[in-house]
Amino acid sequence: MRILESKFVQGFIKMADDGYKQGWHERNGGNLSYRLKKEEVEAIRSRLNAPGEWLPVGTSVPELAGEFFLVTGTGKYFRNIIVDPEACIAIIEVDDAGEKYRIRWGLVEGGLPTSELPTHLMNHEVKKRVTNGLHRVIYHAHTTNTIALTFVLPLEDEVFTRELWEMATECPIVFPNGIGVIGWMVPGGREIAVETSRLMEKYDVAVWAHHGMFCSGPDFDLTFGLMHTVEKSAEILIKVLSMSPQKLQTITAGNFRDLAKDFRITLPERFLYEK
Ligand code: 2HA
Ligand code: ZN
Repeated sequence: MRILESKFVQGFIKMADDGYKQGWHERNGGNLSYRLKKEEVEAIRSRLNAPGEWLPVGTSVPELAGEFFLVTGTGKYFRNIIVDPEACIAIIEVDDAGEKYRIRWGLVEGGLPTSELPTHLMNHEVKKRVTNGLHRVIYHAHTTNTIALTFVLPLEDEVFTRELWEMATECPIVFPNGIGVIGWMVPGGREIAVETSRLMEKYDVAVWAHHGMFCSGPDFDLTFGLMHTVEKSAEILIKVLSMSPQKLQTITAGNFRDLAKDFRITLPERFLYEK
């Protein structure tokens, strides 16, 4: 099968375009990565390019040794992915030590994988371990409303989780484990990758203050849906705060406990603090 026609490549392209249409990917903003299944690698192996040179990942991901990833390219625009995917995205292979990678397909006009490759791969490494291999997608976007909130809410996991849960009844069902937040850091390197992957031990959502959001999930629909739900909730919160600094009524801690019981989910009590 031609690589471009594979289901996982088509799903990746659609998700990138969905994100662009949401307005989350100005210029070259955002990045996306997908960890290929063994059978997907075998189905395309004969069509991969001859291995090129090994390049440093910029961090160490030993639990991803030998894995293949589909990733967006650094400097590439999400709005162009649907038009010319082979120029904008790449399949990379990680070496046996988890220290280096090489490009095996794509980026036909040259270029390198996303500048956030250390964060993507460190997140994948954590999620592969804590979900027993279930999670395969890591998505970073410049989600307008969530970014705006990082200027007015305390940068605390408990506050972001509780405030966003309150804005839509589905939220605690979609992200029952909550949301992690980190203060402003220089993007693109190992340090922010370490901090983000630490949050990914507990959460599927990590907010980078004044920058954007990372989401993790098992497939394209669930990961996009998670980002979309969090961002929509942030939009509602901004509308509410724009009308009035105080809510007249809301979903209470007691309501959340009732919801948890009926929907058979566990909502950690640390998010249900008294206000
Ligand atoms: O430009 O979003 O965080 C890509 C990015 C870097
Ligand atoms: Zn970014």
